[in-house]
Amino acid sequence: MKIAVVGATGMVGQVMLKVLAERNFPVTELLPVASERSVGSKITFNDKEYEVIGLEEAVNLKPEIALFSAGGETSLEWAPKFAAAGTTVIDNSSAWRMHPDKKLVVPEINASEITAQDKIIANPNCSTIQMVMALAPLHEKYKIQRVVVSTYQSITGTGVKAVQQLENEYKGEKGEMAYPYPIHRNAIPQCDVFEANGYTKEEMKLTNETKKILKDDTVHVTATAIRIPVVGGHSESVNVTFENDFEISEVRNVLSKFPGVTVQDNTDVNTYPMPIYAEGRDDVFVGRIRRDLSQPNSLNMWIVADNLRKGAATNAIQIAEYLVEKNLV
Ligand code: 2RA
Repeated sequence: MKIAVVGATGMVGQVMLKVLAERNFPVTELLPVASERSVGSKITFNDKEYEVIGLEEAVNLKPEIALFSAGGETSLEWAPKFAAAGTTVIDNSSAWRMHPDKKLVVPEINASEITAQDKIIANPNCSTIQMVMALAPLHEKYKIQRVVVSTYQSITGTGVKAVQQLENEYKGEKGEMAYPYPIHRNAIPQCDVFEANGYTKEEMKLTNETKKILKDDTVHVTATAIRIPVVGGHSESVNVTFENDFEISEVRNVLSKFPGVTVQDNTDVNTYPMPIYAEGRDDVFVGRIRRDLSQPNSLNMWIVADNLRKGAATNAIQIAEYLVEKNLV
């Protein structure tokens, strides 16, 4: 299968290449695509060297699937062009996620919504993916009324410049700043830009995307997204209120049976999810599951995942695997 990776030289693009190889995705021809300034540079995939090409050249080569992680502007302009050429686009930007005609997919939850007519499929935001992976099975069993989530997000979500800033700060070196203040020894209560309602775009993604993926506008979500000096993944403290009551043992059982979720929850031996152990893995890890003693039908849990893998590259490639499995491409 001819596969384009648009944004192949970026942080998520590089992880997409790694995951495609790890999962032996049936790539017969790879088109690494990037902006004009990267055209001609070389990348390695499956021990073979490829030359990076531009978008115009790539769209004319008509790949069956194009994995996009090149920012919203590129997706808005180029995803329709690839789709018009017959390519199925799986887009990791926010450009198409809330578009009424576009599917927003976490394969374990709603891959069955995808049809052969869907030529642009949106990959949800990383912090949304890991949260809904835990919420979906619980919503089905207990009907969620409200979610209060605080995220503790890896600086890899901001991009290479932020990772470099943190590394420079560790070493006490000056360099280009992704933030106008230190990341090291800090917690920054802002992921993405602020909207008029006082929430950041990141926080509103958690609210809006969750409703769309669960197909239930009665699920109310309020979020606070924090950036912390961690590289392995995003962590989330999630409080959920259900319509129906539950047994904590049953909640653990429901979660542990859901594909792609691993329950790590034994406080007797201090076992719980942490980014340092989630890094490089594709599961969503859930722990600290406990009843909220302050209100009925409510619980707290702690959710951790590698934001570059299940939060981006792996989820997109699982969508591509579904397309192949169901002969939709
Ligand atoms: C972040 N969710 O972590 C976004 C992904 N770029 O900033």
